[in-house]
Amino acid sequence: MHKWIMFALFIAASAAAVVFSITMIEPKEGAEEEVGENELRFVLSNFEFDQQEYHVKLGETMNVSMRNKEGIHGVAIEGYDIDIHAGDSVEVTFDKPGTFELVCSVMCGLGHAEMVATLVVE
Ligand SMILES: [Cu+2]
Repeated sequence: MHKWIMFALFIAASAAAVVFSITMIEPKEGAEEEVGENELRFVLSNFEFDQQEYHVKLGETMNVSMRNKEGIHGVAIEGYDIDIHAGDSVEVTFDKPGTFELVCSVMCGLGHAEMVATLVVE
């Protein structure tokens, strides 16, 4: 009889431990990635950039990259002759001031043409 009680307690404790550990696991997906100080990262989904306007300082050298949060896209910076895709990381010195158009460079679907944002170099 005593053994059965111990067994039941053991099972209950194990179940509680499993439930506890599941709730403690942080969701990996959608977790914000750390972006370094000299990094300019565009995060794209269907069919938008994560920001409408990105700012960089004139003369600053940045590692420029992009991530696809949803769908497959690319980022072209008009006026800077840059076209990057997921996994690319290019070092760019923003030596031309102004407002530049960012466009999606991969034909990604119906909302493709609306995938625009601006980059302000100042
Ligand atoms: Cu596109």
